[in-house]
Amino acid sequence: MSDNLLSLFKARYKTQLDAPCLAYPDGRSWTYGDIDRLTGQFAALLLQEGVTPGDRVVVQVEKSAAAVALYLACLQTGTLYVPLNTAYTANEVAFFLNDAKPRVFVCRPESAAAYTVIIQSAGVQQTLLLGQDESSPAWKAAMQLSPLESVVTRQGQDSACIIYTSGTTGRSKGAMLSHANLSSNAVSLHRIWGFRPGDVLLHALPIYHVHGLFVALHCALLNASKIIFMPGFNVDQIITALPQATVLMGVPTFYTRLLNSADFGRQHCAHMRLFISGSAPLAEKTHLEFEQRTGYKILERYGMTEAGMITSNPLDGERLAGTVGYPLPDVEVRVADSEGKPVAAGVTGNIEIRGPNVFSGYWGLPEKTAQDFRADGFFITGDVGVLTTDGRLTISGRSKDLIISGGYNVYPREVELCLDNITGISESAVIGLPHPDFGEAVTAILVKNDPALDESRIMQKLAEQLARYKQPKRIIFIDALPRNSMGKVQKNLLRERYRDTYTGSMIK
Ligand code: MLC
Ligand code: AMP
Repeated sequence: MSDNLLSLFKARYKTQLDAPCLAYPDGRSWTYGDIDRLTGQFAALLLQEGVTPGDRVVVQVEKSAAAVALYLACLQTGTLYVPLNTAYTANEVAFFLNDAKPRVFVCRPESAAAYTVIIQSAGVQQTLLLGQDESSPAWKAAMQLSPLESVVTRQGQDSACIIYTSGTTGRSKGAMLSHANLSSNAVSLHRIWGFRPGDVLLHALPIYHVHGLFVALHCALLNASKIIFMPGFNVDQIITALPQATVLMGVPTFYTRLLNSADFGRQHCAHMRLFISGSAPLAEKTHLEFEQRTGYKILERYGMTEAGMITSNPLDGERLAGTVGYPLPDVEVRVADSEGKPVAAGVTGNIEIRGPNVFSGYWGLPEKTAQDFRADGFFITGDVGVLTTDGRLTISGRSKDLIISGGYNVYPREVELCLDNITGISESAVIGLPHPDFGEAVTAILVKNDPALDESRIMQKLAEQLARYKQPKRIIFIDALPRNSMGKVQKNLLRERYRDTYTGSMIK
């Protein structure tokens, strides 16, 4: 018996091979049969490159049908899929290549020249170039091969993917997710969100993170649903596609942007069944305004890279704005004190979780893994919240120093380390401030010792190091950072002082 996740998908879509799977907004489309064949062809290509089960395949490519097939081909061959944000710079990618030590690196054709040095110094043996159309080298090469038919046998606990997530120390950690982690979560979500024949998913998320890759794609694949596959989130394109869809999954920015469009309303949603939000807190105001405008209550759920989805508001019961609902079937959620002892309902504490969805550990970091798990197997999420007596969870904050900007996590430490390396900056504190579009905006508070140092030079230096979304939207110079008696920067005072920096008007 194999627990390979791909076998689960195949079993669900095998009678639907002529049904539409991926449909681009420009009219191009692939049936389930097409994607199944393309998956087998990419699997054959990976074998040709010499992969064996357990090898890592690091992938930094644009969203495309081939990117989906490549992901499924990694499952088929038992290799570990390691997707990277397309915004990462060569400097960031170098870290992931050195850490994951992939057998194969797949990148965009246009990145090849800039990556030559990092690929060589990381000792990567094979590099494939995959672009968004069928003429790009890897896509073309795959299409010339006979599809691999067999699916490698995997046990539930075997890793299927490594998803990198940044950490409070500034160093990224790769969360190892097993076939069983992914399948248990997919099956639960498919069931509790009531996926049914005829559902059409509007997919506008990136496919290198948990939300777009696992939550959205897996539900649709289990349902053999049509996926309207958008290259990214564009309000006008979404409004045009909504009448053909039944389910939309997005980060809160999707919903605030829809509400900012005067054209958007009930008339676009008549065919819709479900709007789901997650990855960042959905403001109560957005939830209520969306309901007023469309008649739909957004269903908010809570998850994280290390565990996929953890809680969800109910499909049929009360969807309460400002809460993230109830634990998924089989998932245990407790709110605990600093020792891991559960606190009473209504008392705020650390959110800890246990269940078949929870990852097995961080790649190559056994000590860090051990620190984040309790002896009884609960994982300490770094989120802070409160449970009601009937088990409904509200997230009230985070114990980890993390900014969530438009659904992307930014760890201040990583940005501070880059800032501290710039000559002329003596101290830095990076904080998240309320932002009307991104929820929170990365903001740098700096003390400089070179009066000539200006914002543009700092931004230029950061651009060489950090993905665009991690770079501060504003830089504020001050004379000294506020510190407590232990010498620790009082970020809460800075957040309070600069709270209104972006609000009031729509600033990006
Ligand atoms: C883009 N930019 C961002 C940004 N996205 N800056 C900060 N935060 C972001 N999230 C930059 C761009 O590079 C650009 O820079 C400028 O901001 C304006 O960009 P834009 O054109 O307005 O952005 P857009 O491309 O439309 O992207 C916004 C977005 C996107 C919200 C659609 O960020 C997005 O798809 N976010 C979803 C992330 C996600 O999938 N998270 C799930 C993680 S999994 P310039 O150079 O033009 O100034 C997880 C677990 C769970 O968290 O629970 O789901
Ligand atoms: P990531 O590491 O990118 O997977 O981000 C996971 C983090 O996103 C969680 O630990 C939470 O802090 C946050 N998050 C996800 N969903 C929600 C939500 N619905 N409300 C508040 N925070 C959320």
